[in-house]
Amino acid sequence: MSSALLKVLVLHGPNLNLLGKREPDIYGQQTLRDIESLLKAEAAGLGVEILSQQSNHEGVLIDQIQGAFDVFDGLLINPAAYTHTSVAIRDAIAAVAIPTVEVHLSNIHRREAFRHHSYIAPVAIGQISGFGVESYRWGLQALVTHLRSR
Ligand code: CA2
Repeated sequence: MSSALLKVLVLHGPNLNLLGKREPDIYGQQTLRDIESLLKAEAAGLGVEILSQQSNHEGVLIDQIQGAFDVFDGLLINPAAYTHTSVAIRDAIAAVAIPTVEVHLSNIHRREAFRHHSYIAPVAIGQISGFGVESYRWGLQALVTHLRSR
């Protein structure tokens, strides 16, 4: 944590490994690998280090969040469907108290009512939703700006 180079953990929740392979009308053509490359390039430009992980399992995501304590300065997360269900992921983020930005490819507020509520939003600095892969890019920019302004 004391090193000058900020470290950001990027977490992708369930089914995001299917990006670019299914439902391109909702989630776009780009694959998770494409998003990770874009974020790596953005991170290099911003002068920060990132590590990206995807899991389909709530407990694995919680372990990764817990493991980020004292290791990462910020968390960029697309919790996917766990956004709308997971008190446990919210509690993990609150417990480690790592500044967090929540991102979504689609605009969750324009979709089904069950997607309108996020358990994560109250423990995040902010949420960026609806801009496809740009949500991730801008989410990383917003997180780094926040971390540098502290
Ligand atoms: O818009 C987003 O980024 C979401 O987090 C995506 C989640 C959804 O449950 C949230 O409400 C909004 C779903 C991720 C599933 O990703 C897929 C990708 C390709 C094909 C099928 C699913």
